[in-house]
Amino acid sequence: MSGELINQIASDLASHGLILRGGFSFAAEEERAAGPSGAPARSVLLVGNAGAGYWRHFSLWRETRPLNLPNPLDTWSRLVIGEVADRVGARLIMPNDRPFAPFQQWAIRAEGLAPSPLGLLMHPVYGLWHAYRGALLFDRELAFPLLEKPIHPCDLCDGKPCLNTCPVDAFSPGVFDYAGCVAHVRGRMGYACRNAGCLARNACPVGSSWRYPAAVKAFHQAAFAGL
Ligand code: B12
Repeated sequence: MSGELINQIASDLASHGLILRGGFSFAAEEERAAGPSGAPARSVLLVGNAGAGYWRHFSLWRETRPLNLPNPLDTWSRLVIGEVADRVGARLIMPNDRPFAPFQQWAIRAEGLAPSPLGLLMHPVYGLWHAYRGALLFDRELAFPLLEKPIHPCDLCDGKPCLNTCPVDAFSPGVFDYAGCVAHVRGRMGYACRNAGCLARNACPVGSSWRYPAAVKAFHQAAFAGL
């Protein structure tokens, strides 16, 4: 039954250009978010994107909404993933809902990923060109296939170009200089970062065929820098 449910969810999400990233069942003793009943959830499925497959669906929807709609991508994601959640009796939480749910830690467990030197999780196929759009929480355990730990491409990367490209050196081990980055992206010299996307992320050689198109990168940079 879990397999059927998971396939159904994956196919519903695919019709919006989104993908089911993976999931896991929580251990009985760990602290965790509430499921649909209000009791601690028993399992979680992560929803996201790899590359910008969602962009066409999102853009068509956006044309039907006011131009100044705040947080349009979050609004669209909540709408389409919410419909899927309702259909399968799950509780939806979003990456930007407060208090922040530990999406990256969940992704490490669900997909076996590891952080890149930029802090973003590295995926062996998609590289840095993926993100999470929601999580479906269930009151029951679901059966997941055994996860084989994927390779971590950053371990094999010579020279780590991601660490040598940022014009304001915003990345050092374990630290991201958020203020320095945003000031540059917003400023007179930040044209390339605003329009072509984060230069450090662009420098990563992994998953280049999943790279977001320029318009998508510019959209995310504008949201990130509050432009
Ligand atoms: C607040 C936030 C930010 C803040 C601060 C981030 C920070 N590092 O503190 C700011 C505004 C700086 C930011 C920037 C960006 N963010 Co952000 N952010 C978030 C958000 C909403 C909450 C993070 C959080 O506090 N979580 C709560 C804690 C409890 O959860 P967590 O899973 O434990 O997360 C922490 C650990 O993973 C830890 N961590 C980092 N490295 C490692 C390594 C190990 C080994 C471990 C165990 C943990 C760890 O850092 C996280 C924050 O503390 C998350 C979504 C979410 N709910 O997680 C997105 C999220 C992390 N961001 C994301 C992205 C894409 C970005 C940007 C690229 C924005 C953009 N333009 O698109 C930039 C990248 C900048 C950078 N290099 O970090 C993605 C990352 C996807 C991925 N591939 O991993 C997320 C998951 C959102 C999403 N929709 O997918 N972000």
